[in-house]
Formats: sequence, C-alpha cells, structure tokens
Amino acid sequence: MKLAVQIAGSTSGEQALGAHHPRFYASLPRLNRWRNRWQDLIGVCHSRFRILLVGAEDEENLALRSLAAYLLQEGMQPAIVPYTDPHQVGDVINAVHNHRPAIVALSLAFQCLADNYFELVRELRRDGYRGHVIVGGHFATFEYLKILETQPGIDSVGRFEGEMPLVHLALAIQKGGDLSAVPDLVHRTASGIIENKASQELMDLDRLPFPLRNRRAQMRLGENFATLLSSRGCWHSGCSYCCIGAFHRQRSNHVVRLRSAEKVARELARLHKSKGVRLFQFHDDNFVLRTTKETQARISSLRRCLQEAKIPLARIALLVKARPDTIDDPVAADLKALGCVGVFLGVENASESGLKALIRRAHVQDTERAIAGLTRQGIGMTYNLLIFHPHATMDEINQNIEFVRRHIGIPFDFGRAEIVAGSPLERLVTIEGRLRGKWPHWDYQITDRAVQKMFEINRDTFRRPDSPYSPAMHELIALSYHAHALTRLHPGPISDALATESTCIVTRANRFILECLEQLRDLSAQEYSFAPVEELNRRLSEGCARIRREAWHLTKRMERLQFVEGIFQVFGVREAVQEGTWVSALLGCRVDANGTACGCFKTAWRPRTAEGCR
Ligand code: B12
Ligand code: SF4
Repeated sequence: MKLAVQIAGSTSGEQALGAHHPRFYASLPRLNRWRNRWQDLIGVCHSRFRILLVGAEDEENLALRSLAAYLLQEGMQPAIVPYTDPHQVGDVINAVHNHRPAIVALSLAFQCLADNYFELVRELRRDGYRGHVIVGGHFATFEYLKILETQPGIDSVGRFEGEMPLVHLALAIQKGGDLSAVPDLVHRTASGIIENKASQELMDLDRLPFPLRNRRAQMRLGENFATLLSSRGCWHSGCSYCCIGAFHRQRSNHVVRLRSAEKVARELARLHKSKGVRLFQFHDDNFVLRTTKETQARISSLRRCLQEAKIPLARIALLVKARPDTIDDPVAADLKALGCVGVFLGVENASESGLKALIRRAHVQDTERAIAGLTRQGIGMTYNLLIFHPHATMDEINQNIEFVRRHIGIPFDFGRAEIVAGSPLERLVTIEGRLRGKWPHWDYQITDRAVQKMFEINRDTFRRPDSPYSPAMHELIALSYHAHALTRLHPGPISDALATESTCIVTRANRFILECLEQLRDLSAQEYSFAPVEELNRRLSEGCARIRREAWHLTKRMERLQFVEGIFQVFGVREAVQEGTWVSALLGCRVDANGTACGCFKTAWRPRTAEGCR
C-alpha cells in the first residue's frame, strides 16, 4: 500500500514536505521505526513536537499546508496525510504509527465528508491512538458543540483560522495540558465542554510563511500546476447558501483581507522558478474586487511585482473566481493582460427572482455583461446554476434553461443550494420549519411542488450515485480550461485548431444536456412513472459516455502537443512545432497553406469552426 504521509522534518520553511517516489514511500515505515527508536534512545524526540495534519487533498490543500508551514515556523514537526475517502483510513493509521504525533489535527471543512471523518476518528481510537484529536475548518467552526457532544473520540475543536489555536494547543500540551488559555478552542473537560475566549489577534497574512508544497509540482491540464491565495474571506459575504461570511464575520469586522501584491508575486515566482509551475489556480473566493477601480489597481500592482520578480507573463496562465457584477470590459482586459485564461464565474442563477432569493445582490444583466467582456478577451469561463433553492419556481427554471441556450459554448453545471452550517440558508429553512434529514446531512423541501418533484427526479437521474453526468461535466470544464491554457502557453495554429474542437465538443454536449434537462422538467409535470425516468437514465448514460470519450481523445491530443513542444523547447525551437505538417498529422489537425487551423482529420465531417457548431 502506498503510504502517503509526508514528513516535514527539515528546519527550512520552504523545504518540500515529501518525496513522491514510490520507493521512498515503501521504505518509510522501516526508516521511521528506526528513526523513532534512535530518537527515543538519545532523547531528542521531544525537541520537536509532532503533529499530524489530515484532510482532503484533491490537490495541495492550502488549509493543511498553511497550517503545516506555520507549525514548522514555530518549531513544531508537522506531517500531512491525505484523507478524502474511507479507503485511505489505512494510510492515516500507518501515518500515526510512523510519525507518532502528540496531536492529530483533522481539517473538517466539508460538511459532506463529516461522517467519514467521524468514522476515521473511531478507527484511530480503536487502533489505540491516545493522543489529542482536534478538528477545525468551516464545518467544525460552526458545529463544534454537536461534534463534541456526539463524537467522544474528538477532544477539541479549533474554530476559525487554525494557526493560533493549533500552535497554542501544542504549547499547552507540551507544558502539561492546561488548555484554558488556547484561543478559539472548544474542548471537553471532566466538568463539561468549555468554550475558550476568541483570539483578539487577526493573522497578518503577509507575515504567514508560504504554504508548504510537495517537492514536485502537480500536473493539471498538461502543465505544472499550483493553487494559491491572494486573500482570505469575501467582500460580499452575503449569499444565502454560503458560510464564508459567518466564518470571518463571527471573529472580526474584517470580512476580507488581502495579501500584499509583493507577497503574492513572490510566492508565485518561487513556484514558477523552483518547480516550473506555469498554471496557477487562485482559490480566493473573489479574486476580482468590489469595484473596477480597486481591481485595476490590484491587477496593476500584481503585474508590476511579477515583472520585478522577472516572471514573463506570457509563460504563465491563471485561473480565478469572480462574481459577474465585478467584471466589465476594463476588468476583463486587465485580467487578460495578467495572464488569466479561465474564470469560474459565479452566475448561480439566471433569473432576477433566483438571484434575489440566493441573496446574490447582482443582476442577470451583470452576468450578460461579464460573459460578453470575457468572451471579447478570449478568456474561458465556466459556471454553476443553483436552479433548485427553497423558493425556486418553474418560471425561474425556464429562464435558466434559456440562459444556457444563449451561452451554449460555455461549460456549466447545475444543482441545488445545499444547507451548510453557518449559512443564512440554514437559518432560513430552520425558521420556516422546512429542515429535513439528519445531522450532518440536512435536506429541505422546495415550496413549489413541481420544482420539488423535478429535484427528486434529478436526484434519481442526473445525480444518481453511478450517473456519468457529473464526471462528464467536470471533464468538459477541464477540457475548456485546457484549451484556453494551451492557446496562451503554446500559441499557434494547431493550438487554435484544438481549441476550436474543444468549443465544438462543449457546444454539442451542452445541447445534449439541455435536451435532457428539458426532458427532466417535462417529467416533473407528469405522474411519476418508472419507465420514462429509466429512459432518461439510459439516454444520459449513453450521451455522457460519448461526451467523455470525445473529451478524453481531445485531451490526449492537447497533451501530446504540450509534450512535443516541451521536447522542442529544450532545443530552443518550440515555435517550429506548430508549423510542422508532421506534427499536425501526428495530432490529427489540419492546417491550411496560410498556416491557419481549419479543422481536424478525425472529425472532418463536423463543422470546422466553433461558429459552425452553434
Ligand atoms: C479549494 C476549495 C475546494 C477544492 C478542494 C481542494 C482540496 N482541499 O483538496 C475543490 C475544488 C476540490 C473543492 C470541492 C468542494 N468544495 Co470547496 N472550497 C475550496 C475553497 C474555495 C478554498 C479552501 C482553501 O484552500 N482555503 C484556504 C485556507 C487557508 O483557508 P481554510 O480552508 O479556511 O483553512 C483555515 C481554517 O478553516 C482553519 N482550518 C482548516 N482546517 C483546520 C483543521 C484544524 C485542526 C484547525 C484547528 C483549523 C483548521 O485553518 C486554516 C488556516 O487558517 C473553500 C472556500 C474558502 N474560502 O475556504 C471552498 C469550500 C471549503 N468548499 C465547499 C464545498 C461545499 C465544496 C464541495 C462540496 C462542492 C461540491 N458541491 O462539490 C466540494 C467537496 C470536495 C470533497 N472533497 O468532497 C464549502 C464547504 C462548506 C461546508 N461546510 O461544507 C466551502 C467553504 C465553499 C463555500 N463558500 O461554501 N473545494
Ligand atoms: S458564495 Fe462567494 S460571493 Fe457569495 S458570500 Fe460566498 S464567497 Fe462570497
């Protein structure tokens, strides 16, 4: 079994957390046993306090890695082990055996994973772990009481940002175990659950060390990839389904804090120079600020700092998140100039009533303006529609369907506004007496019966556990971002041809999904019957399998181009690649005598341009 624990034993703050070589992992248990015995013998094991950080790592988890960097800076010895699904229990238990931490710190950001984490704690305790177990993150921050009341294996909850509580907890345990002065900590004592004082101090983001990274960068969309943050919190902090506002507001008046452009540029430059990262995903809730003026000033300082750090902007590509009401033509142009190739646009609903119900404080015309501006700049987009919410109506759903039709070339997803702890929606459905389900998995009834029925059929079709719909949509989103990153980082006619094909695939896929969505809507107007639901399932299975096949083939061709260009870059003749007819033949692309992309051999029967697909 691959042991995924990553030892952070070095004193250097930027030292990578681990090696990715399989032999390194295989040798870890034995090496660690010897190291631990040796340290026990010579009595050095207490010089560095060991903490094991556990959390979902679909990619480098910035919560775990920020905490690990801070602990390391404060003289502790952190290690990270990923835990995304129950199959990884063994990895965590092995990590506990090898690292022998005094504290196991679990990041419980995702409410949907809470049960898995509770089971993990039970397993750890069954396995004999006697150290301190603390949980933190968004879900734990709000549900600390229920967690401590129902989960005897968990000793404490660190609320809000975890740097302070974790370090103070470690110091308190080292000094004998009086936890009463640990800020933002809620803990179990013999006399009951005690809620310590909230810390008065807000972390200065510029004084935090950079998150600890793996030795090698991850690959995403065929490029070396990293995630990073230029801020914490959200200036809007109001949406009904979101807990970010409460997470920051319950502690201070600062709902959003920005890192300085210098620090962001320095972190980005370090990742680019030391790990060859070219694709950066900013996980800020809103990379784009409230007003055009603020955003323009911010982007211009970021550009200046990147130029000072000698980062050629043409060699990097950025993915960011933004609210539509913050994007106009000047902002879109600035994003483009900074290297932005994709925006996760917070559309959320394409009707005025839906936006109001979700407390977005934005309008459909903002979304239309943002899409037009980003399209003019050639920046890719993707969005999500929360068509199901407590007060959704069929009229709203129809408006959303029309919106998708108007923007058929943009990959999207749709779903229900889920109840997460700390969100205004949680309060709303509780007050209205419509909360259903069992903690931590809340459910609710939609007021409009037809919409509720549509949601239920959606659960049995698009969202049934083995439905290929979600993977297909994720792959389409990735395909579209991939194409946009390709045209920026590998400009040339072949990239353009592949990007055109990507738009064609997305457009065809969206047309198909739209038809299925309409079928779903029509089913909700009829008496529920098994056969038509099964028919929709069959249609979805076949259609999504086709979409995934097409997306996969095109992705492979894009990766091949990136690979070939990578080789030619070594010899300094990267530009020659996209002009070589043998390369276009290899990749199945046709480039005409003027060097313009004009379609694809394999798909010659299809329209040759994205426009043709519409
Ligand atoms: C990046 C991200 C993702 C990535 C995950 C990357 C990874 N971890 O591998 C991806 C895109 C995969 C993702 C997916 C999902 N996400 Co998400 N995601 C985020 C996002 C935007 C940033 C998280 C982050 O890195 N923050 C930066 C770090 C530094 O801040 P932090 O996470 O708050 O961590 C600090 C504190 O929370 C605390 N802390 C954290 N852990 C611990 C542990 C201890 C012991 C202590 C003491 C403190 C502590 O200290 C940290 C440092 O100060 C957040 C929003 C946000 N602003 O945080 C949403 C967020 C966490 N996601 C959310 C959701 C709902 C989801 C999905 C369910 C969406 C969906 N419908 O599919 C999925 C679930 C994924 C899964 N694994 O099952 C919600 C969670 C709400 C909830 N309570 O459940 C959030 C809050 C977004 C929101 N506005 O509602 N997500
Ligand atoms: S959904 Fe986004 S914009 Fe709305 S409050 Fe949450 S982070 Fe802010």
